[in-house]
Amino acid sequence: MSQEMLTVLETKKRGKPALPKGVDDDLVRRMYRLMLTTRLMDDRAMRLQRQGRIGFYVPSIGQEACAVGSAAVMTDEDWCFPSYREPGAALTLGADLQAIVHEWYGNAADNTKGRQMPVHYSFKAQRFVSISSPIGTQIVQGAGAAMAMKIRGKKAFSITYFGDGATSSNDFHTGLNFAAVYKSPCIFFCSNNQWAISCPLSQQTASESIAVKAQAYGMPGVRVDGNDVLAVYQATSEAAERARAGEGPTLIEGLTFRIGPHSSSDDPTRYRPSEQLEEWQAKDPIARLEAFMKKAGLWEDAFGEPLVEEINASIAEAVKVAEETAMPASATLFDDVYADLPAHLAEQRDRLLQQEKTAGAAEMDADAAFPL
Ligand SMILES: Cc1ncc(C[n+]2csc(CCOP(=O)(O)OP(=O)(O)O)c2C)c(N)n1
Ligand SMILES: [Mg+2]
Repeated sequence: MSQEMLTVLETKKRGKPALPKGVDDDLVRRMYRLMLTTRLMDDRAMRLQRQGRIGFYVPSIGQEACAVGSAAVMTDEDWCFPSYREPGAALTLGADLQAIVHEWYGNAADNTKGRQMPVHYSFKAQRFVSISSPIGTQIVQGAGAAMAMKIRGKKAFSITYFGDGATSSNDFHTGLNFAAVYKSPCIFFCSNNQWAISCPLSQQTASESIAVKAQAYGMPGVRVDGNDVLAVYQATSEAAERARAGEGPTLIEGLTFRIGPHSSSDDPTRYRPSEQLEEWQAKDPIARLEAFMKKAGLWEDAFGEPLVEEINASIAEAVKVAEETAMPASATLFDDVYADLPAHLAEQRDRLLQQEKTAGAAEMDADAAFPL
């Protein structure tokens, strides 16, 4: 069962292809735009990193359909527990492009006040929970938050995103076991991009698939073509219906591929066969949606170059604004933990401010500090 793979985009049927339940023409166009925006943001951010203008970046090139197709199912009652490869989900939930770019810079306008690594977003209004770097930790958070919604009698669910590598974490076991036993209304979305940095899927698990692991926990496991945004939407929508109906969690495996490096610090040509990359480049999720839209009569000329130019211009403007924004004031380091700052921290803060005053800007250079 778990080995079957749900696909929608390429259909052998003649005539205008049918859309999954809940998807209309406007949503298809919106998802196209969101996937393209995610791709263009990645492209720009990687260049900014190479130019030394931001410290670090994690691209999600090739995986846009997993993030956008699944997040498009969420309403403003549902909660998102992402990994670092879901900026597409943030955009889909309505996160502001400017807020995303401020986060890359960790400046004074950044929601996380420069305390997180780039791409470790947090968007409170979108219920997009702060990204945790340690792999898998969000899985138990997502299961628990969904349980809280259930106890409060809400018909809402959480989606927790993670990679194939995270399925080897303790938290994967803890979260899935808990959620299945207590019928927590959550969706576990594994973007199986077939690599965990340099560790291939064959060394990650001896299971036939990721989806099959759901059986052991007592929940449905669904394998979906992760480069097919409509199939991802359909699988997630069915899982959401189950969650809302009190039937508990679902594990979704979106089979996809990480086209770019793991991060701006990685060189995949040192460990990954080029044939595998070429095979998956041919399955580009954005190109496949474009082909479908043409077949379905949903494509307009304005979706081509003019849309790319429009999105690139808004990214360029956001970069300009972010670069003109000051870095967070050092004293903000001491905010947000204690209602009343304890005496020993107040002393450290005062010492820092004093040191800043006497040392001058050169010795306090923030650019020198980034370790990655
Ligand atoms: C507990 C823990 N161990 C190791 C790391 C270092 N690390 C960061 S990303 C990563 C690979 C994760 O792979 P996967 O879950 O497949 O996600 P992907 O990066 O492919 O999206 C590792 C090992 C970490 N962040 N946390
Ligand atoms: Mg992976």
